Amino acid sequence: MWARKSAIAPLRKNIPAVRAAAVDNAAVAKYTDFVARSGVRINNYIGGRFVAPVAGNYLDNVEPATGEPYSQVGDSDAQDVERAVAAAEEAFAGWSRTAAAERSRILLRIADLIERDIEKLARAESVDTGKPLSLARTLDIPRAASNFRFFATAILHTETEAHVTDNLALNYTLRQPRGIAGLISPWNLPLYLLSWKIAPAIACGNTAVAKPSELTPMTASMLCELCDEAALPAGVLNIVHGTGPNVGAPITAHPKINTISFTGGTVTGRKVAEACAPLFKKVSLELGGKNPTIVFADADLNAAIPGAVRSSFANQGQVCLCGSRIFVERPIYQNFVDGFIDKTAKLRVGDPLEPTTDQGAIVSKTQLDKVKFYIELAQQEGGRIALGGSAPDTINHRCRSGYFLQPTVITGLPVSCRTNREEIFGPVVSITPFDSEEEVVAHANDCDYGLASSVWTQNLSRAHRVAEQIHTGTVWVNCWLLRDLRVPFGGMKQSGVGREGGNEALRFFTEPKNICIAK
Ligand code: TXE
Repeated sequence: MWARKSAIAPLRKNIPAVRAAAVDNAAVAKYTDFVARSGVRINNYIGGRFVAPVAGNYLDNVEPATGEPYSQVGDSDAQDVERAVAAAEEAFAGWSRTAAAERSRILLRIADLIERDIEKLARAESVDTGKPLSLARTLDIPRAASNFRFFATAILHTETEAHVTDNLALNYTLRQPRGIAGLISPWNLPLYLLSWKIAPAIACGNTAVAKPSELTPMTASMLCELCDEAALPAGVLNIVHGTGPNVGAPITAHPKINTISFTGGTVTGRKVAEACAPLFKKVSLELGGKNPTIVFADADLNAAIPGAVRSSFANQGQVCLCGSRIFVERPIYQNFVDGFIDKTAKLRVGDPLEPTTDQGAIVSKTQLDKVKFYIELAQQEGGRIALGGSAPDTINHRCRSGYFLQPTVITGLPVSCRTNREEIFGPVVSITPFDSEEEVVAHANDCDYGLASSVWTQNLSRAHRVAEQIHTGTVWVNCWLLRDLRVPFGGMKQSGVGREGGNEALRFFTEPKNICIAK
């Protein structure tokens, strides 16, 4: 059933016609279906070449919408990480001295190629993750292009500092590339989050050893094709596929990788931090969240209800920024609940590839079982399932064995129960009334996480006052997931350490050096 080893490379190389026909959606669809269904093997990309894992092992790559393996991905290990580090080390000498304008040109070309192949990438992302094709096409893939474009131009406009010490000396600060960056990304927004790390890391002149989630490797591999086509020098970007323990851990433990950028769960984030500490690595951790959505009585419900439905269930609730705890001021509580349920009930759960689908599949059986566990727990903790809670009534034949769940709304829970404190990471929200601003701020902050929050009110001074008091890295007011790539992005408490985006990323991926010259 499976094609030859490293089939992904010859397969892709042998079908340039499809690339030329990328404007012909039917051809692209055929190509992706062919790639997605013909049992390709996703190999590592090391030193500019697609290569099989040294040990020759592969993992099944399951399509969440069908529950069936549809391709294979390299099950690499420390030997493969070693080869990637050697390639990255060799490339660093030249890449770190490449002019910013040249680095910028190559990254802009990668962005152009992502946009050229948006249909192919979106379909591959949808098949790999279970998310609706429409979401991959409008969110994931465009954002990946934006990530490359943003940092390609940011490096052309960096400023540095100089300090004159009386008549004694001139000080100036250099910000130099750090070396090899280890980049580890999760399964929920595969290309979106992997490119959010790769782009700034290599824009700043570093080289990279990256590991996407073993659950969703496809678009990372396709990105390597595009980097090849953009003539990114061999060894600047290396991608090693495989599991956390077999590949992720060797990356975090490798003495020649001095910078680690990780996005994933808090439990794993702790392991990454433990591995990096003894080696004094620079570490950025973007972890889980249990984000509050606060709706005051004066909110515009015509905006707040659709906004809260979107922030609750986008990507099947599998976004670290999703609002999973909704607090509504008591005078409008029932009105809000009715409107929220009415809007949520209209979401169409179905085959991710169908254009009418709003909610696709959960990424894996393990994740689906985790979410179902919390729905059971919620009922044991006194919650009432006001909507959803089980598999959809109808699903097409192709998806009969897929990992689907209705968007689920729970009311009546105590504020501090486990369901309201632990990250579920699925299409499940609780809605709870509150009576005062002080009370709801206390509820919002009564949480081990501190990633994001959204506040719906038309009272501007209250918006500022509440936003200042909430312990999250991002507070959206009357909006959600409105992103400006220049702003600091990340969380506090168990949601992570450090910030990504804009100058925060440029500073993370460079080493400041003060040079003091006596007059
Ligand atoms: O994440 P993991 P998973 C949350 C969400 C989810 C939970 C677990 O609640 O249920 O995390 O999801 C690699 N050293 N988020 O299992 O394990 C792993 O291979 C180095 C929130 O996907 O954190 C993958 O590439 N790397 C999150 C990446 O880490 C290791 C998005 C993330 O895997 C490793 C996804 C190790 N020891 C899940 N073990 C967000 N903040 O957006 C695993 N990995």
